[in-house]
Amino acid sequence: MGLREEFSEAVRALNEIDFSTSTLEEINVFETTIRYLGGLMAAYDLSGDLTLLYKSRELGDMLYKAFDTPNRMPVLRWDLKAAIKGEPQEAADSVLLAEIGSLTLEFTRLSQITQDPKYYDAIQRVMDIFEEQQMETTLPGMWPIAVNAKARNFVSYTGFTIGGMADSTYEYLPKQYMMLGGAWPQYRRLYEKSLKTMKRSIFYRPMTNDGSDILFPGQITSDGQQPVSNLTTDTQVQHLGCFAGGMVAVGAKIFRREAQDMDVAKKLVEGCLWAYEKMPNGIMPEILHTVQCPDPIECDWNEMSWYEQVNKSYPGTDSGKEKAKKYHLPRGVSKVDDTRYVLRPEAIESVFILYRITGDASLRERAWTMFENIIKLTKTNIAHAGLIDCLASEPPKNDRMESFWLAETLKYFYLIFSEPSMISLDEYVLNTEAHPFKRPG
Ligand code: DMJ
Repeated sequence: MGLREEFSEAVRALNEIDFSTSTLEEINVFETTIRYLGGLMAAYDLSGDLTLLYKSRELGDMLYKAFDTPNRMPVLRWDLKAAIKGEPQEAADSVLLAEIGSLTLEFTRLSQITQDPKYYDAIQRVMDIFEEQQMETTLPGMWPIAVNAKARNFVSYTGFTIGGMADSTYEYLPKQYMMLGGAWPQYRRLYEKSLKTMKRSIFYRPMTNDGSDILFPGQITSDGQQPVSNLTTDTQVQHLGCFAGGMVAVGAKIFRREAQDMDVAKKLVEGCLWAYEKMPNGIMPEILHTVQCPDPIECDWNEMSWYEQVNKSYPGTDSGKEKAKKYHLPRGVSKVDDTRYVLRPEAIESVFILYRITGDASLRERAWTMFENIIKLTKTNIAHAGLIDCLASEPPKNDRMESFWLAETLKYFYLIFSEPSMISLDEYVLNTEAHPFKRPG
């Protein structure tokens, strides 16, 4: 973006940060890894500034200690002070899937840029367990939203989603395959098995009044009493799940699965665009429900069944029609469970990826409309703020701007509107020379 002076100033300020101390009682290892370590290394890769490399290593060495447990599974909510004192530590018996499953990219990249395989070794031990148990879960191919790291049991819990608390475990699989220069097939296997299950049990076609043939990722909720195969997909749609279109598009490209998957990728991207474009202010909320098509092939609009679903979703004696009006629901949306827009990147990330892969210029036009709507409603005189209710006629703001607004959301908007040379995923995957680090053994 040409902000070179600001960049140098930030790198100088980074020297003042001592990553071996923290005022927090407990460190979130996942968030620190993806936001701090990932951010530092991305900045190093772009600039070559050695301060960023040293600081990445310093932070990585600290995070590496979280894996110092009897079974080598990481402590994800980590008492740093106890660890410094050398007190014994152990992985927890219930950890979120995303927190344990999405450390691969950062730890692998750290090994690549430092030429020290220990970071990669730490996460590879975790991913080997993922693979061993992938087909043993109650929804084979996917892992439950929480797993038991203490017992190295990734199968016992129930509840399956690619939304919050699970998301990036799946997102990282094709990206990790690329990070390893296509040299290690395990991540392809993990991805292809999980995608098969998503296509069968998670992705669903919603009923739309304009005939849009789109897909959303839903979820499988289970009390553990019934076999998961008897359960139907819950039509809950999360903004967090909008990364799916980009993930499937990347997977289709790098694994030469265009014929099977590119159509699914496009429909998933169209799903989130639909959710943006139908909302009163052109912004998709955090969580919503839609009405599922009874038949995914022949799916005619049925106004009465939409009203029925709306009526069931909200308490009160008003009719479904009145409730739809009261809650500003576009046709096809049966409930908005969480009205916030917290500046999330997933939808624009997927639009960006699909644009880069297909070159379809209409995606840029639609991204521009998303951008204008978001900027208009989130801008303050010092920053951008998340919205408390993005459906309201004058959406109230939250006093909060997540770091992913700059690191992810705005970056994708910038990338889709600027015209850098096309990144060839083919070249990237095949060029193993660019990735001197290989898996030991
Ligand atoms: C980001 O911090 C990361 O992309 C994470 O993996 C999922 N959610 C947020 C942004 O919404």
